[in-house]
Order: sequence, then structure tokens, then C-alpha cells
Amino acid sequence: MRMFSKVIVPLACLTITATPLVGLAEEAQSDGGIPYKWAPWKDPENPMILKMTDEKDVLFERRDQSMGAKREPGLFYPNRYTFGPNWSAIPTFLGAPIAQTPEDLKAAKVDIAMFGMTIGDQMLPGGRFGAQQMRSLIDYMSYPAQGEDQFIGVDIGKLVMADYGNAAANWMADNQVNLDEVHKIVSEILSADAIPVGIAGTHIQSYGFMTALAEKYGPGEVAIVHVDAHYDAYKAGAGRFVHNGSFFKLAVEKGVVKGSDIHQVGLRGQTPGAYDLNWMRENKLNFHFQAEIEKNGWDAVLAKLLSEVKGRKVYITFDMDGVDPAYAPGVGTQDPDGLTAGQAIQLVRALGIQNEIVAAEFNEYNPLLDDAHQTTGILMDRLIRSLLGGIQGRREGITDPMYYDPERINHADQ
Ligand SMILES: [Mn+2]
Repeated sequence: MRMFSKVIVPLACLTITATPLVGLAEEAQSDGGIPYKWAPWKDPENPMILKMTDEKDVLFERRDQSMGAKREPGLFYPNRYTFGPNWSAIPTFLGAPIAQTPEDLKAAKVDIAMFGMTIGDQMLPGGRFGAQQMRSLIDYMSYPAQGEDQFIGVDIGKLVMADYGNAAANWMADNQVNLDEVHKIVSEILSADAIPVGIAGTHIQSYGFMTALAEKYGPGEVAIVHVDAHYDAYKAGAGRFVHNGSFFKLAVEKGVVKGSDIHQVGLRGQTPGAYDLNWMRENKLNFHFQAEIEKNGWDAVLAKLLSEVKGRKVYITFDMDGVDPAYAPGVGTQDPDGLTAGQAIQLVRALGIQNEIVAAEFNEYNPLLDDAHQTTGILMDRLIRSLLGGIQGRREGITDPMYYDPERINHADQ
């Protein structure tokens, strides 16, 4: 069973309660809120639980593709031109061709399946628009899935990439219901032995990644590298089982991951307080606060982080607010200080070289708050490309995460 289903199935069982509601309808609700007779989303048996609707959510219904042109499984190239920027193309992630099903991914032996996420769970909302924005960046570097990494000198175009479309999100429902679709799409991509790279949306979706990875590999088999200003193991539910600042707490408590699998970097801001920091210690999270970077220097912290995860399968969950807002202003929860753009690029490249990357996502981008030059979006694009550079470098036999292309280090040596 999928982990999240375990959470919501009991709620669904409690939804056919028309008869008991009659008896309760006359009673004022204990919390002073809307009486049950006017609040079908409340469970009279448990005032802490919101009921989901009994109706099928049409937003998650998959289209019957047999109505379209017949085609064999494989990649679909939507564009007229072989080369050129996205303003002369039907926009896709990195200009990659389109895959719609796991069969497409398998038939084309896809390495990297990028998909957009559309959950809007941010403090300053707008993340749901990030995926489409990333396909349409006003950026010279939007050519079809290619480009030489200028640090290690490998061509990311050697990877077989696909744009796997978006994961839908019900923008009016509680965002917890949207996690099923993230779980399903990550699972589809994993079933095709491709690497899911989730783009945009908000950090709650990490829960759907972790449950899908736990199903495939077993809980505790994947190390998580978490770049963020925030620790995301907040004790308070804020009215929910899980939200974009608390998903690690639920994941550890439900046994989806072990605390010691979580490796955090860039933490700062006004939290955690003593209670949550103690929880992080008790559960053996590997956290690297910005304070550690300031005290010991980036190189030392990066080396420590890399040694912690060496030899492990890695899932990267990259919150754009982990980067200094000087480089990434378009986020939902801004916090001054943080990683530089260069440090962030180095980190994902090094992980791509050193580790078997089993999944990655780059989230919390809010295009409504980005600057006019889409600085945050363009950095996120470069982070994705740098990760792909590292992955391709590893495939070409590069083993040192600190490797640099000699031709790009010193022209005098040539
Ligand atoms: Mn976060």
C-alpha cells in the first residue's frame, strides 16, 4: 500500500455519515466553529480531522490518449525546428521531447524524466505557476536538452531526457490530497528506471517523493540531501497532518525515512526553537546550519556533507530559499544569507558525480515574486543542468566530486 493512502483511507471510511449527522446537527460544535450540518468537510467523530469529498476529483482524471493519433511508445518531438530558443518552440523543460507514459520512458530508455509540480502550498503563494514558467524562461540557454558543463567539460545532451508533463494539483482542496499524484508520477518514472526530476511547486511534495522512493527501495535505503533555509520538521501541523514546513517530521514518525537519512544544509532564519532542535538531535538528523558554513567555511561543510552521503543512493530536495535571496529572490519564504549561486551549483554537480542520484526536485520557486530578469528561474535551470552535468560526468567515469576539466582551469597549461 502506498504510505499516503494509509493516511487518507480511514478518512474516506468515515465520509458516509449522513444519518449520524442528523443527531449531531442540533449540537453546537465544541470548538465554536461552523456547526456540522453546514460543514460536510468535518468529521463529527473527530473534530481534528477534515473529511475529503466523496466525489471523484476530475482534476486527477487521466485523459484517454487513444482518442489521439496512434503512435508507438517512445518520445514525441513537438517542435518544428531542431535547434533554437524556446520562443520559437512549443516550450518543454530544457527543450526535451515529451513522454506521457512509463511505456514511452521505457521504449526510449530515458535517463532523466523531468516533470512539473503545481502544488501551491507556500507562505507567499505562486509556486503552482513555476513549472510553466521554467519551460518558458526568457533565457538564451533554452536550446534542446544540450550544453557543455563549463566546469567538468561534459555534454549533458548525451543523457536521454524527457518532459513528462506536470503533476496536477487541486488548487482549492487541502494540499495533502495532492500528494497522491506526486507519489504516482514519481512511481511511474521510477518503474521505468529513469530518474525523476521534479520542477517547481512547493516543498510539501517532498512527502510524495519520499513515499514513492520508500516503496521502490524500502525505507532507509536512500539518503536525502535537503538544501533549505528552513529545517522543515516543524512540530506544529498548522491545522494539517503535513505542510511545506513539516514533512520531514511526519516522514520520520511514519517510518518513511530515518532521521539519520536526512542531510540538511543552509538552515537559518528564526527557527527551529529548542523543542524542534531537540527532536532533530534525538532523531539523528544531519544538519548543517548556515552558522556552520560561516564558522568553518563552505569547503569544509561541503566536504563533510559529501563524506556523510558517500556510497549512498541520494534524493536531492532543493528549496530555492536555501540560496541567498540576492541570487534567488523569487521564493515563497525568503530568508537573507544562505548559499551563493556558485556554492549551490557546485553542490549539485558534486553530488551528481559522487552519488547515484535516484530522484531530485527543485521547489519553492515563486515566479510571481521573481525579478524582471527571472533570476531565480534561471538559477534553478542552471542547478538542474549542473546536476545533469554531474550525473553524466559520473557515467563518463569521473569519480572525484571536486573534479574540474583541466582545459578550463589554466589556459597556460595547454
Ligand atoms: Mn523547504
